[in-house]
Amino acid sequence: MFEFYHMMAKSAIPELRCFARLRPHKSEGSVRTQVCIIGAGPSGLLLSQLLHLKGIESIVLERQTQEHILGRIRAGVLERGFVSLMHEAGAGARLDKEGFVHDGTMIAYDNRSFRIDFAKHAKSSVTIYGQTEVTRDLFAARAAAGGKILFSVEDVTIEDATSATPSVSFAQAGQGQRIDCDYVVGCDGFHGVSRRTIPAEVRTEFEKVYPFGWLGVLSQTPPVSTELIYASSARGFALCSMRNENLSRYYLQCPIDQNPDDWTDDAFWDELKRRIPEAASDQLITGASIEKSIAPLRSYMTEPMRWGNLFLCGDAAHIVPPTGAKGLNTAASDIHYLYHAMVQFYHDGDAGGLEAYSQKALARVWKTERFSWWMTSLLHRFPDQSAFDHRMQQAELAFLESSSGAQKVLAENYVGLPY
Ligand code: RFL
Ligand code: PHB
Repeated sequence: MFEFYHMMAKSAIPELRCFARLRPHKSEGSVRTQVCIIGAGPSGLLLSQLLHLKGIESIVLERQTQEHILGRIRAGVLERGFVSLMHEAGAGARLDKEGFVHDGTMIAYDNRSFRIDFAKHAKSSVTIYGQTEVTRDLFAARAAAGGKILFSVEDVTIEDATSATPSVSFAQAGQGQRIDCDYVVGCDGFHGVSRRTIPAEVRTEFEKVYPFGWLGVLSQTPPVSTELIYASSARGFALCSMRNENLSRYYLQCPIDQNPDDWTDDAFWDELKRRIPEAASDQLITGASIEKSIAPLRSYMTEPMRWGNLFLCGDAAHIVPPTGAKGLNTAASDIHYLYHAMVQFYHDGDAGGLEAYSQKALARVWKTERFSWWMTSLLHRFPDQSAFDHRMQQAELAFLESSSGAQKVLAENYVGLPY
């Protein structure tokens, strides 16, 4: 497949460009497109929009409805690389207006806190803007561009992924359909079909499941602090985050088998107050929760991220625990690599970027996995933790507090490693 296009491109680049602009058309009962993307989360939407702006056609297949996707509360911290990609996708205007730029974050332990200065240590910042809003902006950009997203599809099956003519079959409103394409991109999250399409003997999996979850609450209250607070306490981890000046997001480490409905709002606020420094809890404004959920914590990787003409991006290939705010950002770096590789292929006939995709993406994801695992290990209480383990955490926090070098390492990772 790669060799074929490579040869063609060398002699006929103008025709390739023209091919790249063809609209999807019906052929033999199926629709044809260049790239079939499975999943309309941030990865799938961002990729389809970026490809569109370079004249490359895609169709996105999504199991849920748009309303369902926009009802999910997930990540809230965007690296600068992610923000740049949103601009490149023509979807960054609201983010610029409504997002909060943060130059640092607070780390708390033993009833005190210290600041990691991103501007000083990494000459960069992060932007606070919810994943829900990112997704809303990308949906709007796709709609304005006439992008094709098929919602509520069922039984998505990827066929002939290692051939030059892959296809994706699915049902919508009970009717079977098929999309023929050059490439299939699995942006369908951890529970999607794409990763599972790659035979077990081809893949290597790496996994660590943490013995706790995060209970998250969204409340229409002003944030307790102008910057995020990551708090290690004897009662477990807590995080104070935000969405805007009157919308706060708080998390508590909790047993994974708990039910969010077992937590009254009062119980949540009481526990949060016990886990953050008094200086912050004195400032905490509480109110009714408007969302409450428990998320499991897991580190997971699958290798490789490409099988023939099927590529995996984002949560379909890897999961990080949310402690470093890296899930969404790591999905974006995959999209960056794959988008550039596809443009290189369709515009210049050079398949080198596609060949290198898996290796390039994995190299960055592993570093992000390391950072997320480290932050999780540093700040949480583990059920089987010994007194020695606890002292090691305390010593590492004290070192972080006093060492400019250690702060620089955290800052560089938090604002995002270069693509
Ligand atoms: P997504 O967002 O999971 O989107 C995948 C999309 O694929 C669809 N899908 C299918 N479509 C068609 N056919 C199928 N067979 C399909 N199977 C699935 C799904 O309906 C969905 O719309 O993956 P994507 O785009 O790679 O984006 C990744 C991010 O969403 C993810 O990394 C972060 O949200 C992770 N994450 C968090 N990250 C953070 O950085 N900070 C957080 O606070 C944070 N909280 C979270 C999270 C992930 C959670 N999940 C996945 C359970 C909280 C939760 C609850
Ligand atoms: C969030 O605002 O949801 C959030 C922020 C930072 C994290 C995880 C989640 O590390």
